Amino acid sequence: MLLPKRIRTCISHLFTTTMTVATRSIKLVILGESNVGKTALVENFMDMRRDTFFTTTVGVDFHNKKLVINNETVNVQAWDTAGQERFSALPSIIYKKADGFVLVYDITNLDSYYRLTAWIRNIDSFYENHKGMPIMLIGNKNDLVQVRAVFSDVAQSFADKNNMIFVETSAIFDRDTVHDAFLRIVTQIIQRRNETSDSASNTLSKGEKPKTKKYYC
Ligand SMILES: Nc1nc2c(ncn2[C@@H]2O[C@H](COP(=O)(O)OP(=O)(O)OP(=O)(O)O)[C@@H](O)[C@H]2O)c(=O)[nH]1
Ligand SMILES: [Mg+2]
Repeated sequence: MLLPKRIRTCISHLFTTTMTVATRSIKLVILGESNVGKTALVENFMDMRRDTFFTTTVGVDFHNKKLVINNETVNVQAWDTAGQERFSALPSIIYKKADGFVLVYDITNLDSYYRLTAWIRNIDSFYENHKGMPIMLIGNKNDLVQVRAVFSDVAQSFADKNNMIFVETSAIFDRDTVHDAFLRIVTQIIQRRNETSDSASNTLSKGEKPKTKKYYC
């Protein structure tokens, strides 16, 4: 049975609309001293099999992963930076237009923890007081608890003071915690984006009339 033309047009319109919904893209920057396990974390999250040893990152590596969050496809672009370059040497393009940051230290290396303040200062130079910027602090290598140098409660209160999510994990041995952690920061980024766009669309400048959109089939 042939449907009336109006209904056929309507169905085709709805189909086209659904097909053109854009995938959101998220830029997540991974920062921290050399050797703390940034690449190992990203590769775990990306489900990349790496049976050989890790080589130090030079400059920055990019990896993409699609996630479905609340029925929406999100493309997460992870910028895996080189710790060796040190904070002053990383080009500003790495920080610009970031949606969130993952700060990594090694729980067996006190110096990598102390240097976090310098990394935060660097984020602050692009995003004033990192206000509202989603940041996650990862204490990595917690499979090596017998040689722990940074206590969890100390790192937790540092994270609380700086409004950061805090997670301890092992990039090599704990796939679930690594995946949950990345999902948490991505979800926070999406929530923040939704809130920002909601408040922007709810704010009318003086004399501005509310815009209404009508959709017809
Ligand atoms: N035991 C243990 N070793 C780890 C863990 N994560 C990383 N490593 C090891 O730590 C070393 C450095 O890991 P990378 O991921 O290359 O460190 P990175 O932070 O990317 O270092 P740069 O690229 O130089 O900045 C490698 O030998 C890894 O195998 C972990 O969770 N536990
Ligand atoms: Mg690396």
